[in-house]
Parts: sequence; C-alpha cells; structure tokens
Amino acid sequence: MTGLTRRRFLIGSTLGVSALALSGCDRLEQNPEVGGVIRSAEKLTMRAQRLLLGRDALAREFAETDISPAFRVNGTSAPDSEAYAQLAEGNFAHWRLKIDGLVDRPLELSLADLKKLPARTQITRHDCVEGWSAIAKWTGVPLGSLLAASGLKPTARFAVFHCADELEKTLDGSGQYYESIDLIDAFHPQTILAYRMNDQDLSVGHGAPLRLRVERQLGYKQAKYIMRIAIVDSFAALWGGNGGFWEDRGYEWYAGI
Ligand SMILES: Nc1nc2c(c(=O)[nH]1)N[C@H]1C(S)=C(S)[C@@H](COP(=O)(O)O)O[C@H]1N2
Ligand SMILES: [Mo]
Repeated sequence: MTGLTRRRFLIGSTLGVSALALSGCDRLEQNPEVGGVIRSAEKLTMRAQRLLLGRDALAREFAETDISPAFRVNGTSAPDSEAYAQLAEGNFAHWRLKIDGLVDRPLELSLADLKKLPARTQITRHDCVEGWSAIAKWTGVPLGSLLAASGLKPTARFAVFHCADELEKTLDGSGQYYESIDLIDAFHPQTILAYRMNDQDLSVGHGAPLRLRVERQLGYKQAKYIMRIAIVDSFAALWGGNGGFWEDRGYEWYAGI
C-alpha cells in the first residue's frame, strides 16, 4: 500500500464510520418510539412555558386575614377501614405514599420524607359544587417535583389519586374514592400534596395525612386520604371509566372554576 492509498483508505474508513453513525441517527429518529420521546419532550416544554408565562392561569391567593374561621368537612370525615384506623393511630408513621405506573423510578415516601422536601404554602378558596366555599392556608409538596423525580415515561398522561376511603359501600369496590388530573394540572405551580392546613397537621376530617390541592378546580377534585398516585395513559379501565368517584356519577371530569 502506498502512503497515498493508505491515507485514502483511512479517510474512506473514517467517512464510512460517520456515514454509518449518521444513518444510525436517521434510523433512530424514524423509530416511532424515539420519535415519540422527542415529540413529547417538545410538548412538555411548550406546556411548561405556557404555565410560566400565563400568570393569569394561577388561582387567586388570599391574605391571612381572609382565612375562614370555619371550614366544613365534606364527604368522608374518617375512612372506615381497619388499615386506615391503624395508620391514624400511629400518627401516620407507617403510612407511605406510593407513586407508580408509567414512571422510570417508582417512589415510596413517608410523611417525614415529604416534609423534608421543598414546600409551597398558599391561601386559596375551596369551592364545593354543593354551593359552599371556604378559604384556607395549605402547605405541601408541589406534585410536579415528585413526578419529575419519578421520571415520567413518554406515554404518561394522567395522575390518578387512589384514596383510603369508600364513600359508598358497594360490592365491587367501585365506591372507593379516586380522582385524576392531567399533566398540565399536575405540573401547575399551585398543585400541591398538602400535609398542613392553617399551620396545623392536616386533620383526619380534612384528609390526613395527605390531600391534593388543585386550585383551579372544584372541591371534589381535591382528593383526601391519598395512598397512591398512579401515572397512566388512560383511566378508561378504572371503575366507571370516567376518572373519578363523582365523575363516575355524572360530574364533569374537568371541574374548572
Ligand atoms: N377521599 C376523599 N376525597 C374527597 C372527598 C371524599 O369524600 N373522599 N370529598 C370531596 C369533596 S366533594 C369536597 S368538597 C372536599 C371536601 O374537603 P374538606 O372535607 O376538607 O372540606 O373533598 C373532596 N375530596
Ligand atoms: Mo364538594
């Protein structure tokens, strides 16, 4: 081999390698799964930007002086199960929040774990569909930060909250309280998993140890007694298929206010 041909040979093989890498890259983008990841990342960026720029999308926050002297307990006032009673008895030290489903890293967090994480406090008005409202101060962990830590899979679309209580005794268990929200609401800055209300640990009546605050929606979306959050691409297979206990009984899934 002469010097020149050897050089040509080397250039040729280098080109060959990068051409291969390029075509590999092409093939990667054509792969529907990878294409989906890129497209959904783009969608997430778009959503995050809309949330950050659209300040009017925040629910109104109030002053300490606006806090209602009384806040009704509505729906379940204490879950009627031996398992819950035991958890409450032990001050929820043995309770664990599970986050699973379409995530890369399922999480199991104790109340102490949650309390160590960066928290958000907000004073907001709760509006029940039955026609009463009350203002309270809520402290908890932004749901979005937990979902980010769990690593959502590209197919993730909804967060489903499974609660400890049965609001209606049914043979098939469909009286179990549950709720769901989409990722836009899940990552909204005011969407928190609250463990404190008006500077006190959340009482059993108001959903101890953990309840959802999703401030741009009505009262029945504010799931109390959360045990598990499942990330899903559809809630069609759950109970009545409408994404929530009240939704299965005819209420709107998106209960915007
Ligand atoms: N697990 C669970 N979450 C629930 C309910 C319930 O019965 N069980 N009731 C809903 C309704 S209709 C309202 S208005 C609020 C009431 O919350 P409060 O008891 O703190 O007022 O919780 C919502 N979340
Ligand atoms: Mo409600």
